[in-house]
Amino acid sequence: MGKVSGISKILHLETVDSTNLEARRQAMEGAEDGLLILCDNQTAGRGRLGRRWSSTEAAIAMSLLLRPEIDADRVSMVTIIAAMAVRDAIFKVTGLETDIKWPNDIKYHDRKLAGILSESVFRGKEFYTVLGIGINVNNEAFPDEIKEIASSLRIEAGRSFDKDELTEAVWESFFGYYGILLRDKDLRSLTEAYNRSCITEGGINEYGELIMADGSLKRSGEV
Ligand code: BTX
Repeated sequence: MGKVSGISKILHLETVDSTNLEARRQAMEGAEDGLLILCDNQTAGRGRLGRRWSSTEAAIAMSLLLRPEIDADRVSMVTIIAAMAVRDAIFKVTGLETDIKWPNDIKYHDRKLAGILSESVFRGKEFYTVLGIGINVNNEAFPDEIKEIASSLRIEAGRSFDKDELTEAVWESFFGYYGILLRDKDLRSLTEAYNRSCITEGGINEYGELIMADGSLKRSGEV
């Protein structure tokens, strides 16, 4: 994993409450851009809007600390390229062609295989972003509350996969897109590729905003 350019340091923990919270704690201590938090087992995974993310040793839970040089208003573009990277990595490692549901779900036959939670913390004009990714890899079953909506790569492909290989593939793809984002400051050259894999009606514009049926734009939230 050290080979992936863009990752400055890896902190691999056995057990952690939430890799996003750990990345935030590290950021407060002054950790650098590119710190990747990996864990074997996450005990209190977080989703958006205070929701919970169920995570076991069978799954990937990881977070990357970024201090992106883009307009703070536009930081949701990071979630967009992360979704593309997760989709690419799943395809590369498993051959499964997943769908992206704007902005942050990766689905296969309408079941959630992965989720992304990016959180930005502002201090004056400065900010950092924690990009958290959870992927259901070798899970054989899920808790009752999500068993109708969740699935894993193992369930869908009928075999298990190496978490490290998938993790590396995610970041390799991510940093390719991130370089383009930092260069262009928008997603103009990635919009078409995203929209081809996106099942949410309307698709996105060059800032990653969803184009609604009435022409209005949505930057974040649920659809
Ligand atoms: P979300 O708010 O879009 O989705 C959360 C919802 O998804 C839950 O309310 C539940 O219905 C469902 N759900 C919970 N766990 C799973 C699961 N394992 N598979 C499928 N569906 C599930 C999505 O939030 C963002 C999740 C990011 C998780 C990563 S893991 C690493 C990092 N650390 C951390 O605490 N969160 C992120």
